[in-house]
This record gives sequence, C-alpha cells and structure tokens, in this order.
Amino acid sequence: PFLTSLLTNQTFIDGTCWTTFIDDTPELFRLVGSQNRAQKLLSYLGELIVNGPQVVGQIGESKLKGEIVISDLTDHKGKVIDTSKPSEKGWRNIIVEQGPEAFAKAVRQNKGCLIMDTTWRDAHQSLLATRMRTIDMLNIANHTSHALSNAWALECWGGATFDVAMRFLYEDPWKRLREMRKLVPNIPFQMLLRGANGVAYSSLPDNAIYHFCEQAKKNGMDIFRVFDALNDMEQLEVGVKAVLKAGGVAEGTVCYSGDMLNPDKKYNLEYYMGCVDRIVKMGAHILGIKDMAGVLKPKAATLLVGTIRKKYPDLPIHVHTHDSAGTGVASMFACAQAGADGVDAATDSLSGTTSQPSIGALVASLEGSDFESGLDAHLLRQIDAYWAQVRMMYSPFEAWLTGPDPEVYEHEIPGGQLTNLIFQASQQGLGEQWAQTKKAYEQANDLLGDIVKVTPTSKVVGDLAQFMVSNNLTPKDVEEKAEQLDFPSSVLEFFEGLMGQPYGGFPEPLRSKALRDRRKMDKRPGHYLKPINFDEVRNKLKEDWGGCSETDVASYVMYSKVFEDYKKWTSKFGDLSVLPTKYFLNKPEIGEEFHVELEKGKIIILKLLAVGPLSEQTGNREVFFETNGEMRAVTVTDQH
Ligand code: 3PY
Ligand code: ZN
Repeated sequence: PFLTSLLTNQTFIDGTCWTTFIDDTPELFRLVGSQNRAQKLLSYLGELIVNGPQVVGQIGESKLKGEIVISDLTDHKGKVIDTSKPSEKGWRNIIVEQGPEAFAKAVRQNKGCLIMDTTWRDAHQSLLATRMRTIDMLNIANHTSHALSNAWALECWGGATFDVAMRFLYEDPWKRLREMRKLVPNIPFQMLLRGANGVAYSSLPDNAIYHFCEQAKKNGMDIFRVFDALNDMEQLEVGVKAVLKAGGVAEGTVCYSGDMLNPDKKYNLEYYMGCVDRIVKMGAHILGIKDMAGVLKPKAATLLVGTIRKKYPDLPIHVHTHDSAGTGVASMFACAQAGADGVDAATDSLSGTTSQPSIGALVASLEGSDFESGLDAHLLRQIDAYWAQVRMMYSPFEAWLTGPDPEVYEHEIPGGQLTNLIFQASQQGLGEQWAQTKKAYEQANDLLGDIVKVTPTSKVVGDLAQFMVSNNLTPKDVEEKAEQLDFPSSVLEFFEGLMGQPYGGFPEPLRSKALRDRRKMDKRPGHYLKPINFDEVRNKLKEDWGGCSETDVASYVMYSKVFEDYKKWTSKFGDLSVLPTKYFLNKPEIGEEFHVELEKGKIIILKLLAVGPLSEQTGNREVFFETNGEMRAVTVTDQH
C-alpha cells in the first residue's frame, strides 16, 4: 500500500519539491515508520530512566507533578470561544494581502500602542535558558490565536532559539516554525536576526544571510527584527537587505546602551539619531529600538522616541526592553506616550526581572489612555494560567531570580546573559563570586572600549570577565600582560573584526597585543569571507544523510557541527518533539501510563513496567515497557 500511495501522489508524479516531500506528506510514511519510531522513543526513555536527565543544563526534576490543564477560553460573559479553528482576525492579514509597506502604514496609523508578546522567544530565552520546546507552544496555539488576535506580533523564533532547539532540545527549528504557523495564521510572527551574523555568533558570508532569510520567509516568518551587536550599520544593512529581498517586513534596529541622560557616557542622542538616519536610508519598514539590558529609563525613552517621532513622523517605532531593573512598564508607557507604535511584553508568569515587563501590567497601565493596546486582559489572564504551569514544568532551568537588579544601570548585562551568569555564580554560592563577576564585567567592557553589549558582543565581555576572575587579573594586568595571555576565542574573534567594527574603533594597543599574528579585518567580514557554495553543501548533506531539505541546508550553513550532532541524535532517538515535556525531562514512575501522539491520529499508549538489574558482564540494564498493550524492552548502558 505504501508504494501504491506513493506512485499515485501528485507531488511525487510531478517531481517537484522532492526535498520537502517527506515533511509535507507524512501520511505516506506512516506505515513504514511508526514501529521504528516507537522503538527509538523507548530508547530515549530508557536513557532518561537509567541515566537521568538528558538535557544539558537540567538541574533536578520539574516542580510540576500533575498534568498541565488547559481550560476553555471564555469571553466576558463566560461563553466558550470556539478555538477548534484559528481566529481569522489579525494584523497578519494586512501583511499577507497587501505586503510589508501596507503593514508599516497601518501600524503607524493605528491610534493606540500595540503590544508584541515575546513569550515564545525572548521570555523563555531570558528566564529558562531558552529551553522551551515546540510542543508547549503548539498546545496553547489555538487559544493564543484568539486571545492575542490584536497583537502586533508573537515573537517566536530566532535569537538563541535556533541554536538551542537543535543543540539541546534535538528539535528542528524550521519544523517548529511551520507547525506554529499552521496553528496561528492570523497574528504576525516576528523573529530576531543578528544582522550579518544571522542567528550565529559571528559573521557569515552575505549569501548565507540571504538564503536564511528567504527560507525563514517561505516557512512562515513575517517580521524580522534585525540588529547588529555593535550598531555597525554596514553589518546591519546586510540583514535588512536580505529581509527586503525575501519579501519580509524589515525592522531595522538600533541597540540602546549606556545612559543617554548622562553627558559623560559614550552613546548620546546624537549617536542614536545618526544610527536611525542610516536605518531609514536602508529602507527598513519599521524602526526597532532594542534595550537588551533594560537600561532605557523612562526619561531617556521619552527623549529618544520623542526626537525620532518628530524627525520621522511616518516611521513606525517598535521598542523592546527587559525588566531587569524593574522599570519596564514605566519605560514602555513612556515610549507609548512619546509616539511608539508598538512595545514588547511577556505573559505575566514569564515576565519581570530579566524577561520583558508583564503584559497584564502594561495593558492595565495603558488602559483609558490614548494608547490602548487593543488586547483583552480577561483573555490574557486565561492564557497565563497555562504559562504558570509551564513555568513550573521548566523549573529545572530556573535561575531562581528573586527580584529586580537596578545595578544593571552599572554593569549593563543583557537580560538573558544576566540570568545565565547569576545561575553560574549561584552554583558556587553566589555571594562573593557574583559581586566579582559583575565588577569584572564592567571592567572588561571598559577594556574593550565600552562596546554595545548584546549577542555576540555580550559574550565577548562575559568571557573576558570570567577569564579575569578565574585568572585573578586586574584591568591593568590584562593591559600589561596582553602579549602573553591566552585570551578566550570570542575575544580574539572580536578583535579580528569578525563581529564588525565598534563605534570609536578597537582599543589599542590591547587589540594588537592580543592578536599577535592573527588577521585584522578593518572592513566588515563579508568583504573577506568566501561565499557559501550551496550546491556543495546540498551534495554533502545528501551523501551524509541520504537527503536534505533546503532548510537543512540553512541549518548546516548556520551551525554545521550542531546540525550534524542533531542529525546523529535523531537517527538514534527519532523525532522527540512529540514527547510531552513532562516525559522529556522527567522519568515516568513504574506503572505510570501516558500517551504520545507520534503524528496526527497516531497515538501510542506507554507504560513503564520495570527496570532490570545491572548486568555485571555488560554494564547494561533492560527497561521494560508496555506499548499499546504489547511488552517491549530496551537495553541501556548504565553510566553510573
Ligand atoms: C539574541 O541575540 O539572542 C538576543 O536575544 C539579544 O538580545
Ligand atoms: Zn531581548
């Protein structure tokens, strides 16, 4: 029957698009694959049961013990909203029907201040080490399509999610995008693109960025927030142009650093307006302001947004912040008042501290003003009841931040990195270690010339700071001993110019001393890097993996080693994205029964029966399951 179905399938007959054929017609492969898939899934569960958590960075088990409950979405009168189909209402209709310019015009003409919900990307990147899995977004996607139908966008892709999906969650980020898109066709999707770095940590050849954006747009992305970590406008332009070519909405973004209100600081209003002028000239549809550390104080927000609004009355402005200091709502309110068209917030249970400000708090703050968000607090709260449970489920990735850190105005550590560094310091008892890290971060930033700090340059500063702490080096030591020191590779890459050119130039003589005989690029890396030969990549992937899709090619170009490891993992354990997170992170109890939907309509019911004794001879154990009533065993090497 498989062969008959295959031979009569129109796409197969036409011979078009063979590379996405498997993705688009999974039903044809159902008969062949499901037995095999179930066995691979059991192998993963066996590892989890015998050897403990398989996800890097996981500390212990989830705090959530029961099942996650999703209640019906109800309107103000208590009437159940039909979420079996997505809502037809939403800002994406304008993008699809009339294109990016029309969308930019419409959000500018909108009287209120729209909100982008970052829950599916930056919120979990900033609070839960980016470990949120696709299934947990898909499970609430129908409700979200209705409850957030008036949102500017859902930020749901890019940034660190691309890397982490493959590296730690063993998921295909492209499949995530396609599946989310299917369930939420009405709300624009927004992603974070690191300019000429794509979603990687240093620059790629220009043609890689063009190819990536084309694939992202084709697979469902709408709005691309493009930034460069040094506000290097040439680097930024590569990303903006690639988005324009792909037909996406280009949000050209300036990163906010330091304190504009302080006349002694490097980055002042004139500097930012210079960046904005360049972004407008590039042809970006929207201007983004990215306050990655949450240091944009309300007064500075008023000044910056107000000045841009005055100079560019027709330019849509979209502001992003983090709530690290606790001023997120106040700053976003100030932005709305000063003329911003959209601002960012996250679902309440995944908001605050290093994440975005709370969506509920922001909606309430805007209520009754001239800048209403158009979102319904009653619906948002119902969605948040789901996220409160999800956060508990991901508790093994919590950094357990206890409150705001207004010291961020001094150290300027971006949200996600702050969580990460606190987490690392807390493993050593926080206290002294954390105070030292923060101080060293400030010193490292000064040594590097007070650079704009966001991925990847924030990692450069963080790596140098940790290098200083662990080697007990003062800034003076670093400067004096630079010729002998073995600097972290990110620092050397920055000095080489692989992340672009910093405003005000590289610090000398430190740069030359550290680089010794390594290259110095004084133009943007794209001038030096050899273009990707895509045919070569396609052939290699076909040879290695027996076939590849165009999105596999894009993944490989962005992260070759991570992609290869991900493919090896999935050859062994299959596509684990279908496994509920509870059982991806925690082992089931003996006798516990649960089900996994391998694909639509194909459900297997699993029960853990027993774990066998350790064989002295082989070092293995057998783990026994019942799957759909049949007994099956897997053999696992006990690593203890
Ligand atoms: C990223 O680049 O991943 C960021 O979130 C920067 O803020
Ligand atoms: Zn952010």
